[in-house]
Amino acid sequence: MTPNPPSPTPEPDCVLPGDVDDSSKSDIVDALLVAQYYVNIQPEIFIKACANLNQDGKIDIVDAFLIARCYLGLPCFY
Ligand SMILES: [Ca+2]
Repeated sequence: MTPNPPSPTPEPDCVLPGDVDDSSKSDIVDALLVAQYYVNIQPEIFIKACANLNQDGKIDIVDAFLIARCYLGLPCFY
């Protein structure tokens, strides 16, 4: 029997896709935070589970772009 590896702090589940700062809304701040994350600036609050809008397995500038599009009322992925 293999011992369980030490469990890291669990990532919080996503309540609202695009709401990476857990403010209960997805807005331009979330787009900025995703863009910061993409360039390795780790925001204080960042719910990764809410960040991958296009479900391609990575959090990148495309996701920031999609959050910004949704915020502006343009077609987006969620
Ligand atoms: Ca938010």
